[in-house]
Amino acid sequence: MLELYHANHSTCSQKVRLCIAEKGLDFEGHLIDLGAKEQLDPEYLKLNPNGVVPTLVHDEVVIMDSSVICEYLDEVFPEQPLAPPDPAERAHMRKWMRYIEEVPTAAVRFPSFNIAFLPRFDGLNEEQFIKQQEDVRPLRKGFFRRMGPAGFPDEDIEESFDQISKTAARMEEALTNGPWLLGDMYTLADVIVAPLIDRIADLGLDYLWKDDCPRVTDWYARMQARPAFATAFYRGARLTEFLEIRHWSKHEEA
Ligand SMILES: N[C@@H](CCC(=O)N[C@@H](CS)C(=O)NCC(=O)O)C(=O)O
Repeated sequence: MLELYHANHSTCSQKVRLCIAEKGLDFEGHLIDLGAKEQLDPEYLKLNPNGVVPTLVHDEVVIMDSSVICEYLDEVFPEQPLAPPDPAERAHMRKWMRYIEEVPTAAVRFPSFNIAFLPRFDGLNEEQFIKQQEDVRPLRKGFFRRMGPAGFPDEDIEESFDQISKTAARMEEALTNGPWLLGDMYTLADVIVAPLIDRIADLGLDYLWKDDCPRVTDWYARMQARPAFATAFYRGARLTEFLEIRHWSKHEEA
């Protein structure tokens, strides 16, 4: 049996839900409320000492880290393969996966917190924030320290936007040989970048690629048309569906 500890709107959880749906698998879900800090509950920390979602439990096996979970699922359930059979092609896919983890996954956190998640810390002064947030987190203490109760400074947001635009440019180039990042085969590289592109669009930031990257726009439309996409992004999985988001449009910035 597959059990998934996840959060509706977490991009890392969405990566795994999309992978599970593509492979036609079922799972028993355990929703973790990140706003209520359930990911830091001592019982959950026994499963995932990093205090983050998602975590997969497959029978007795506990796996964490969304990309690792996706590769594990693809190996254990080889039907509907999401990795190329050729080792060199697989290495190419993994190169994309590392880049996606290192660059857009990290970059997307900055506008996500500033635009959507900051209200979780409303009313806390600096000292209370440090006590309630930073002290207890196994990961990313520096990230939360830098954010503080007031959010990330503009320079961090600018850097993040730059990283997002560069990711789109890299995808645009790869997609000249599309329809998917590796060409004809739809792979885990497409799966794990999809929730990030979706989050950026959900935050109203798709102007970061719209003008210069038409192939990314087409790729996103192809992605959204896949039945697995609707399964993974069920109602309530997007920030705009439950939060009032201040759209950070070009227009507002000017
Ligand atoms: N490397 C991990 C990162 C997981 C991660 O950062 N998850 C976020 C949600 S996307 C989380 O649980 N954040 C907890 C928090 O914000 O306190 C993975 O890919 O699974």
